[in-house]
Amino acid sequence: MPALDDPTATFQKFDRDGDGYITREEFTLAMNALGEEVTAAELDSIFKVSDEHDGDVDGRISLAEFLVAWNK
Ligand SMILES: [Ca+2]
Ligand SMILES: [Ca+2]
Repeated sequence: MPALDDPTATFQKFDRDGDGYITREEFTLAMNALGEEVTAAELDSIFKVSDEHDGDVDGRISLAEFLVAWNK
């Protein structure tokens, strides 16, 4: 992850449609915008680890899940 100061602001940038969740598509677009390539396997592992933190495992990353992943 890039070392940015404000994870909440970063989350809001990743969440393009502003619905409060980052989808795999949004995550990929955001990383590409940062000049990072993300493979399907990387997405799988990021979403598997992050998505389980709030127990919903809905295939999307909420702000709370994002903050946990960020602070690892
Ligand atoms: Ca979204
Ligand atoms: Ca989730």
